Amino acid sequence: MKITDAKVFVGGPKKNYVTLKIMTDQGVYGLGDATLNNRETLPAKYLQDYLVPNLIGMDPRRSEDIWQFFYRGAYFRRGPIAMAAVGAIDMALWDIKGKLANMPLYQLFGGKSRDGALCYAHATGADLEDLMDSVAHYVEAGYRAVRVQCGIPGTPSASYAVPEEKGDVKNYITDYSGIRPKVETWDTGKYMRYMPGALMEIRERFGPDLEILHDVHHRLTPREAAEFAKAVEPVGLFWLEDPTPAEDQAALRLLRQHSTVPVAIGEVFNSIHDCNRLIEEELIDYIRVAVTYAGGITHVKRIVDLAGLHHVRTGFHGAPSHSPISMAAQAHLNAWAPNFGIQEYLVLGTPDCDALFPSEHRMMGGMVHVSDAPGLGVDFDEGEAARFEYQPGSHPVVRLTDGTMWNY
Ligand code: KDG
Ligand code: MG
Repeated sequence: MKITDAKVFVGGPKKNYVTLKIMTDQGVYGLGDATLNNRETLPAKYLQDYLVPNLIGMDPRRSEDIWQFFYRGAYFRRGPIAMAAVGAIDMALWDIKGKLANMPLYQLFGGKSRDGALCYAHATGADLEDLMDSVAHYVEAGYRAVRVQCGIPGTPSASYAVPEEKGDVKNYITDYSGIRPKVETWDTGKYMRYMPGALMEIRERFGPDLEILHDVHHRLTPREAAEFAKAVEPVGLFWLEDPTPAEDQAALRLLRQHSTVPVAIGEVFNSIHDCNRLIEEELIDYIRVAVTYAGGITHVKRIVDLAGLHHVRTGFHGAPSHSPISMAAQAHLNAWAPNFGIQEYLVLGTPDCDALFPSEHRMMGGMVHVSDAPGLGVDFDEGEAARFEYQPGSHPVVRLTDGTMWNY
């Protein structure tokens, strides 16, 4: 069996999804997602110029060897661009494998460990009252777990994932007005003084059963993060996410010595070498890697197995940046993983997105139910794809109140 061709598409409804389609001489094809938020043209170019020409003629069933070929063979390995490209190939090869076996992928991993996978939504508000309305909306929609972010009084502009205007639903962090970023302001002192009380008010309003998550988005130093974690302990968070910049694995030691708040990190990691120390020293409770830019199913499965040895559970990244293809790959891993924790899941389901990526994966009652179709269980409509083209966009950047650049 041979790979005969592979095509890369960039575009989608309000999103630059990077979709790889690998064709074979037996008519079976596979799909992969290489979407790297706001840098989408780079994995697409890496695929088109370097990886696809090498793929032609390879046996698609040898997914492990092909992964090693592109990872080891590149010499300059790892990094989000390369790992997103390799990850997309890997997803597509697993999709082909499942279709050849006529089985959904979770069966190839070892079968289901659960009936549905708990997921969480993003609630957001310009202020606390606005956030309460947003949480209530998701609770009414059936979610049992909600991530909460709100504006900080006295901070001059919207902070991470928070709208400027009350009532706005800010699910898209990308600003599509061009590649020059908007500037947000961050005030650590005001955040540290305000947010613990706000989180407690949410707990009091919604009661003990709602799982509440909060994302600090890499903004605190290790000492500040330890102080913040102690302050929010009475809230009973499901997790505190990215309290410190993710590249410093040692940063979490101080927090761990001072607090028992569950910690989640890893959405920017590309490889097991970014998180092995965190996992082996048991400095985290949830690992947030995504199949999209952590090398696909083959590599993420290795991270999940290492995590399982150290009581670390999964909490795969699932921001709207990922296409339904990688969300499907994660749905299969979630169904199987013995150490599954939770899945970030924003209903992507606009009619345009559903038409572009038809699938039977469903969210019901706060749980994701995996499709039983062979392979990934998601398709890609090339006719629909022709309606969209790449739109330049950017994340905001962050400055402190005195103008110093800070971590987005
Ligand atoms: O592209 C960046 C987003 O994916 C990120 O800001 C989302 O932090 C995020 C999350 O937890 O979903
Ligand atoms: Mg995050």
